[in-house]
This record gives sequence, structure tokens and C-alpha cells, in this order.
Amino acid sequence: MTDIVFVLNGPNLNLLGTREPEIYGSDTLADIGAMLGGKARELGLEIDFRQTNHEGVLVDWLHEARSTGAKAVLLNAAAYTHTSVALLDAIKAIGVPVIEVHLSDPATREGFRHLSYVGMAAVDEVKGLGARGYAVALEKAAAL
Ligand code: CA2
Repeated sequence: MTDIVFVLNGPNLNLLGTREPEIYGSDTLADIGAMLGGKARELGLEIDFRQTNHEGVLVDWLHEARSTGAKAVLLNAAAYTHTSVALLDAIKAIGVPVIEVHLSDPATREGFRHLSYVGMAAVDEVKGLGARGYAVALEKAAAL
């Protein structure tokens, strides 16, 4: 096992900071990556921070977390959280602990966001804390 934590971000999160700040905050994803890099240094961890709009790429990256021997994965799968059995199967398959992260709290939003396939296999979750939730999730990963 390494001290690397994969931080995987799903569809449309590349647009963070451009609209709906009342839901997602005003930080861009690059801001979150920079903040989390600092937090990782404090914790003696390394992060590999990525974003994709493609479901299969997230599956490939989860497999890569396994082959790299990552300590943990922080996963904000965005809308795929609520639809993707492929992500559920991948999380179950890799044997690397996955912590589910969301900027907002999907449970307080539209009904279709209440179901989480990611949550069915994740070891923990951080929701509704905005960008700070990524740092909280990294602390949880450090404690695993
Ligand atoms: O709260 C979260 O982190 C979500 O994963 C964000 C997803 C949403 O589908 C999930 O239900 C909850 C949406 C990400 C799209 O983010 C944007 C932010 C600003 C502008 C455009 C997209």
C-alpha cells in the first residue's frame, strides 16, 4: 500500500465555480485541488486529483487505484452517483476503501438524488460541507 489517495471527480464538476454557487460554492475544482494538496502535505499523504465527464473513465481510474496500491479513493461521482451500477461493481471489486464525497447534501434535494449506488459500497461519506468536505474526507482517509 502507498500513501497515495486518488481523488476522483465526475461529470460537470469541471464547471464548478461558474454557476449555482448557492448550491456548490464559488470555488473552482482547481481551487479545491490546490487546497487539498496543502491538506495532504499536512497529513503526510499524496493526492492524485482528477476529473472526467465519462463513466467508463471513472471505472478505469478505480481499477488504477487498485493497481497503484492507493491507500483510499475520495469519489465525487456527481450525477453518476445516482445511476451507475458500473461504479458500484468497480468499488466492490477493487478492495481499496472509497469515501463518497458531495459538495451539496443530495438527501435534501430532488428525489432522484436520494439513491446512491456509490454509497452502497463506500466505507464512509461526507456530504453538504462544500469544498471543506474534501478536506474532511482526506482526514478520514488518513485515519483508515
Ligand atoms: O453535491 C455534489 O457534489 C454532487 O455530486 C454534484 C453533482 C450532482 O449531480 C450530485 O447530485 C451532487 C453535480 C455536479 C455539477 O456541478 C456543477 C457545478 C456548477 C456548475 C455546473 C455544474
